[in-house]
Amino acid sequence: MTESSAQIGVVGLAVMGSNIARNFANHGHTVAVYNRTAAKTDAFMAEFGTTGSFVPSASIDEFVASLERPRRALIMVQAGPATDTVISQLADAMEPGDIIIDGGNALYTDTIRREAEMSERGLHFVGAGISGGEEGALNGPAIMPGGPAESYKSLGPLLEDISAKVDGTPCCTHIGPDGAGHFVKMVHNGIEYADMQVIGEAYHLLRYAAGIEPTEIAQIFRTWNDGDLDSYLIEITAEVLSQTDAETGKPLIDVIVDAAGQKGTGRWTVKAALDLGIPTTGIGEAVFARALSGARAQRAATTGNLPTGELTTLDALGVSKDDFVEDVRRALYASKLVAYAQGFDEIKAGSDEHGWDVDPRDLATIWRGGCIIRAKFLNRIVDAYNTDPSVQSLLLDPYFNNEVGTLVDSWRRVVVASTQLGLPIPVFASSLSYYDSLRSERLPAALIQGQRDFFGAHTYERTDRAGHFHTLWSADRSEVEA
Ligand code: NBP
Repeated sequence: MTESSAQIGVVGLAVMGSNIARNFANHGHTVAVYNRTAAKTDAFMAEFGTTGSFVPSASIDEFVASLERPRRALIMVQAGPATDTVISQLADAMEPGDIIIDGGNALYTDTIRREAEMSERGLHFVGAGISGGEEGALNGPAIMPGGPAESYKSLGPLLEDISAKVDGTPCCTHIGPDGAGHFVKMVHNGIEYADMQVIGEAYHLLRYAAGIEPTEIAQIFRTWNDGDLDSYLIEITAEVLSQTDAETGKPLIDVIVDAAGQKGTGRWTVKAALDLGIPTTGIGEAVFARALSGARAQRAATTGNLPTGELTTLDALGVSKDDFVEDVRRALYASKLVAYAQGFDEIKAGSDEHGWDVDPRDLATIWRGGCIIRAKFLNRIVDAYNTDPSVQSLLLDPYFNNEVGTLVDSWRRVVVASTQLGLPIPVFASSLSYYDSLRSERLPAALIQGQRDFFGAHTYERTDRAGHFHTLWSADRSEVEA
């Protein structure tokens, strides 16, 4: 192998990095590989060295020297300080015009900082969100690269090559400057949290309200996967629910501890939404639901020890099992629409705040394949933004508006029945409240303004004329213009 022969290099050969390196090689590219612990590079070469064209290196300098110009180095190491260390090592060995890509799950504000630092040194820095997990990394992920548009000219074709394809379209496109790629990846993960939670709530109701066994629920999810809900997450849900535990012979779902883990991207999505003032209630409830599930000591203390009030059953409510299953499907679909609408609202707000000019159609297009939230209905989101790029909410798009019209009665019935049965449905219920808030002519916010004016002279606006007003609450209660 000659010097400077690799089209791309990958730093970090853990699960994600080694699979992405193999993906590049499987597409005919020569790939430089480097890992801090050299034994991992050796192990990688021993296992996969003959499956493609790899150039292993034992040092960063050797790794950089093995790359074609402009050099393209993809970092796939632990997000946080490890990424900063590798960036600094690469930057010291690289030359102006070279491209450093961070493919880890970086916080977008870190990406903004890193891009500015690298830009000062004449280097291109690309924060690329990569979704699809281990399998996607090897066979075709969805890739959301940010950074300078100029770097995409040289980098884009390589990334598009290894990304998933839907109808021949790569699931990769330039998202926008600096932190845009990692920001949209973060919101993607937030939507993923909400999507998983609504599926979880649907399962829980079918199981504990309708009394259906997991294997039968798996079959119901398979049927749902043939319709509007067609998606990767619904598909794998059926797989999980039909799995039997080899040791006990029970459904696997019954031996898995019901405490959901999280690595942080859902939490980041909600924090960013709070800062931007965007009500991503579905994602927020999903993050809190995971937190509550994981509060094991508190749950051990409260389970069975909180008064329930009078609970009922579906039979007592006169609801047939078949009708309930269909209502749950519709409630799931409606709540999912809300979560996506909110996620796209957050992306628009983030893009406006940072001047990224993110096109929501790009996201809906590239999320159709490779990533965890891949779903058929993303095509409808592309159509919605094609119809009206500045639509105030996806729920107003004629197609989705009509869909929600067919779902809302079921949605209300499910929320009412679940409440009467005492079963938790945080995202179903909060999404319906969000929906009812959006369509309400009057909200209790008028009272909140009155209270704020009472205790803090924060003033209020009037419905009948312009200006800001204050009532002299502790004097004669006349109104003055502020
Ligand atoms: P990990 O996140 O487990 O990181 C392990 C890698 O980081 C190893 O190569 C390790 O080298 C390297 N590393 C560490 Br730790 N500290 C380092 C340092 N100071 N200097 C240089 N290298 C260092 O790997 P992963 O699970 O493959 O994930 C890689 C990235 O992809 C992460 O940012 C992660 O968040 C993201 N990710 C994405 C998805 C997805 O679906 N998109 C899934 C999983 C992960 P060593 O071998 O010498 O310890």
